[in-house]
Amino acid sequence: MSDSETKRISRRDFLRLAGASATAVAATAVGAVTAPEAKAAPAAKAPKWESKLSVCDMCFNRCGLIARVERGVITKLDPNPKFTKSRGMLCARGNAGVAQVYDPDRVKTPLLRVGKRGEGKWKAISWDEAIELTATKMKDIAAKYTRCGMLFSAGADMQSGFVNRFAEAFGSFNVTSHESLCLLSGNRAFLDTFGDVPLPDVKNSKYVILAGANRLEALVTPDSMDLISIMGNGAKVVVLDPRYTKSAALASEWYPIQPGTDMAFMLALANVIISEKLYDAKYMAERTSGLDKLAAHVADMTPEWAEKQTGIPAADIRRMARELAAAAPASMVYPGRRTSDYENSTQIRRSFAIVNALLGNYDRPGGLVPARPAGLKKVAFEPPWYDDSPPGRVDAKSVPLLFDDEGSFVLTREAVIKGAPYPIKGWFVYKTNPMATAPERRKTREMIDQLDFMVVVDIAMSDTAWMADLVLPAPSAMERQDPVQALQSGAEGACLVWRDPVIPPLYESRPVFDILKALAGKLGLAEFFDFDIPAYRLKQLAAFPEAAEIIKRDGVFYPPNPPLGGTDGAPFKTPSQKIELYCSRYAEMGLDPLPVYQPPKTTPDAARKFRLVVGRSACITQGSSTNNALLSEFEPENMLWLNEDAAKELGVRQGDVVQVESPAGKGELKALVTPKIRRDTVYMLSGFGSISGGLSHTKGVGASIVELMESRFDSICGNSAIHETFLSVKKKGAA
Ligand SMILES: Nc1nc2c(c(=O)[nH]1)N[C@H]1C(S)=C(S)[C@@H](COP(=O)(O)OP(=O)(O)OC[C@H]3O[C@@H](n4cnc5c(=O)[nH]c(N)nc54)[C@H](O)[C@@H]3O)O[C@H]1N2
Ligand SMILES: Nc1nc2c(c(=O)[nH]1)N[C@H]1C(S)=C(S)[C@@H](COP(=O)(O)OP(=O)(O)OC[C@H]3O[C@@H](n4cnc5c(=O)[nH]c(N)nc54)[C@H](O)[C@@H]3O)O[C@H]1N2
Ligand code: SF4
Ligand SMILES: [Mo]
Repeated sequence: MSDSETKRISRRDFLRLAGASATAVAATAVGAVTAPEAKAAPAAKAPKWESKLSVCDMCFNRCGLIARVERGVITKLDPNPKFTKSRGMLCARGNAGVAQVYDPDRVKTPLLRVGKRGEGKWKAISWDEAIELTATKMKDIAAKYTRCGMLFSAGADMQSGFVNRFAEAFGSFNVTSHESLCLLSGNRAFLDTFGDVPLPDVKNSKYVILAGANRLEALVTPDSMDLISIMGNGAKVVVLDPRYTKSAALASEWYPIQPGTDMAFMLALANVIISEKLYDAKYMAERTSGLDKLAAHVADMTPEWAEKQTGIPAADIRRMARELAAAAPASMVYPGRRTSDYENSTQIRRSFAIVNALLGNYDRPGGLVPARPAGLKKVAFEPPWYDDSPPGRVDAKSVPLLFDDEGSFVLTREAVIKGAPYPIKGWFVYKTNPMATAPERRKTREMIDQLDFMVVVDIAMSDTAWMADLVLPAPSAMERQDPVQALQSGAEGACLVWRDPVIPPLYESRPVFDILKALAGKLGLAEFFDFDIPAYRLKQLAAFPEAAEIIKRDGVFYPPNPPLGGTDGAPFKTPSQKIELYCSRYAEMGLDPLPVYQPPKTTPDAARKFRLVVGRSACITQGSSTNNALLSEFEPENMLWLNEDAAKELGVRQGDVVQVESPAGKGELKALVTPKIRRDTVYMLSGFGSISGGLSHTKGVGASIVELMESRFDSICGNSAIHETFLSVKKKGAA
């Protein structure tokens, strides 16, 4: 394909070219597995056959499940039909949860590093020694560098809140999570426009634009299943993606947009909706502020202008604007989830929010709905005051609108490397794997080299655990008791779930709650952990005395869900109390109050001409489940998606090994020569090229994408920006 041809390929042509099979992902099921280490389970007195309710932990969606337990061994996981958020689905990864429980690669005992950092020499120690050592190191660091000298990082988990509680009680402001590598720029944008972060009601929508969201592979419940349902019921789904994803394959229309130009598309939609007065004038006057300023701002941003930026034909943009408006308010620009894309991602997502505002779809079926009431009580406490604390987080003030409780991982890492504004010398890591999910792996290593002590609580010897001083074995979700969590499910309302163990903890694993409680005891902080999880859950559920019994019986509790439209007439939580098309707060801060389009950066080096983009496989979660024995059968290695014309030019054939290089690092992997990607873009799956000797399926297999990614960040909130890297590609051995 020539460059001009890649700009728009009709879906039919594409299917013919690619012979693509449009496989829906939700139905992929892995059969029952036999536990490879069944011996590890206490089978002797266990009943022959039991069914137990739990919640999947293979990703953050937390689909309700029923575990089949045979003589103490989990043999199969099935969806819980009472858990309607997942629409009766347990995906491929959920099914493969059994292989995570019985993974021979699990960390089985506390392990103390005895060789050089990253050398992989470990000594098994007892839990008493491990707790004593961690407490002593934390005390030393607090004494030498203040309590903020400890950094705490926790990933998506029902117990992660306990890590935050511990950090607060211990006295450190420095807490990060996966969120600043994921969705904070999107949250920032919607918060600063609507005053909250609304959820898409896909199920009732008639028209959905999916831009930079591959919902049929990157599963988000219930959105992924609802998209499939509405596609079958005549709704229109338009996908903008430089790759021909599974979502593109099933969509009504697909446009291989020039990466980084989505804002131009959105502003052109706004141009048409405003210039043709396709909005509800009364609604706009009563509920939004800044329409005049927006109208002036987008006056020249015609579909013809946007075509030059995006490669999407002007006539299609104009038509889509009219179709969206005709279907409004049951139409939407899907807000997306992982918005860690570009340095101006907050502004890009502001343009998404603005189009939604013009559709008047807030709190309307088929539009964006405010988070539904969950009624879960916070178990509050009064954190102690420490006089010697620095004034704030180590990354404070590095960007104008940091989320205080999350910060920015990449900016925190920068501060640790520099030792400024103050030193951080200890790191407590729970269930997150920045060595595989934070851009520019060598910088994460550099950060770790500054530390006096690093402890990682993980189920596996992740790349991050591999770099630690101490690794503590965690039980899988099937072995844990977890507090209550509220899950949002669009218009249908929130639901509440918890976990009770399906089987007892394997090996010597211990939940992070127990670890933190033990540390609190050693550090004089016992009063902040003077409860157990059942007592904690009861406090959380204080508003619903009946909920505990119902969760025990059904695996889920549904709090009352008021009908949509409840916010009509109520002020929005913004300074103007309206939806801020023009963001007054940004204006006051000297930021662009309306999203100003800047063409994406081009490559500074002619040899590095391919933009690297990130994306999901339905069978893999982020950077870790690649090592799962069942899932690795579906995705045994990562390959570089390389457009067939680009490949021809480079003399690269299907399956050839290519060498890729960016300013951040290098890698080698096989080429997947395909028409399914733009000529100027390359893609590879994350989670490969691991360094940990404890990951038998992924160590050294394929290339590490985080080795290649440059560490850029969103200029407003510090979310990482992982699509800002250009690669050179050449056939291995070629000059
Ligand atoms: N199976 C599976 N499901 C998951 C996850 C998982 O790891 N595996 N992770 C979960 C999590 S934590 C998240 S945050 C979500 C993430 O889900 P999504 O937000 O959908 O993110 P991705 O799939 O990473 O990327 C979306 C798509 O954006 C495209 N893209 C890249 N650059 C551009 C651009 O400039 N413009 C446009 N329009 N498109 C672009 C990429 O090619 C990619 O296909 O998925 C969740 N669900
Ligand atoms: N290259 C690249 N980087 C990315 C992304 C990408 O697609 N590609 N996506 C971004 C997004 S959207 C997100 S949300 C983040 C996610 O980033 P991370 O939070 O790092 O997510 P995972 O890679 O899933 O890592 C989870 C870790 O938890 C461990 N684990 C699993 N189960 C358990 C358990 O029960 N207990 C304990 N203690 N540990 C457990 C796993 O072994 C793994 O080490 O990554 C971001 N960064
Ligand atoms: S989407 Fe899949 S992996 Fe995620 S919680 Fe649901 S079943 Fe588990
Ligand atoms: Mo994410």
